[in-house]
Amino acid sequence: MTIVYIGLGGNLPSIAGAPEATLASAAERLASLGRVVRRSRLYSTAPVGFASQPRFVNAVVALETELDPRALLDALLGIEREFGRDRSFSVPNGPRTLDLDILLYGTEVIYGTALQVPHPRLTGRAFVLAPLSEIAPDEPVPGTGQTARQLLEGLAAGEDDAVRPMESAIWRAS
Ligand code: PH2
Ligand code: MG
Ligand code: MG
Repeated sequence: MTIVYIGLGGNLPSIAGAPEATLASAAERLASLGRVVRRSRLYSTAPVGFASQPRFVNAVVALETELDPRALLDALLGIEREFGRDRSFSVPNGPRTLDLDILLYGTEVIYGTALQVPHPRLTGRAFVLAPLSEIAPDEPVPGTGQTARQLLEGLAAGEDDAVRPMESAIWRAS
C-alpha cells in the first residue's frame, strides 16, 4: 500500500456539471482505485500558463492504493476521459473538464517519458501547494529537501484572490 497525492483540476463543465460537481464525482471515482484517506477543500484559482480562460477549481486528495504508478496513471487518464477530457484539440495549459495529476507517489522519484513524480511543476504552483499543504503540510517532497508547506511559504505572494478556498456543499456531500 502506498499513499499517493493526486491533484484534481478543471475549468470547463462536464457531464457531471460545473467544475465543482466534476471534482466531487471524480473524487468518488478515485475511491474505486483504493481508499481516499484525506481530501482538501476546493479552491478557486486563477489560471496559470494561459490567461484567457475561466478560473479553475482545484483540490488534492490522498489515496491509499495498491496500484503501481503506471497502472494508476492509466486509471487516472481513463477517469479524465469519462468526464469528457479531450486532448486532441488542447492548448498547453488550456481549458479542460478534468485533470488528474499524480503529485507524489509515496517517497518515490520517477523519471519516465509518460510519468514524472514528484510532478515536475509542483514546486512553483500555489494552486497545487495550497491544497496539498492543507492535508499534508509536513509531507517531504522528494528531490527538494522541503515539505509541502515550506515550498508554499517559499512562493512569491501572488495576487490576493489567486488561490481562494471555496465553500462547496456538493464537495462536502460527495
Ligand atoms: N492546470 C494547468 C495549467 N494551469 N491553472 C490553475 N489555476 N489550475 C490548474 O489546475 C492548472 C492551471 C495544467 O495542468
Ligand atoms: Mg495538470
Ligand atoms: Mg495532467
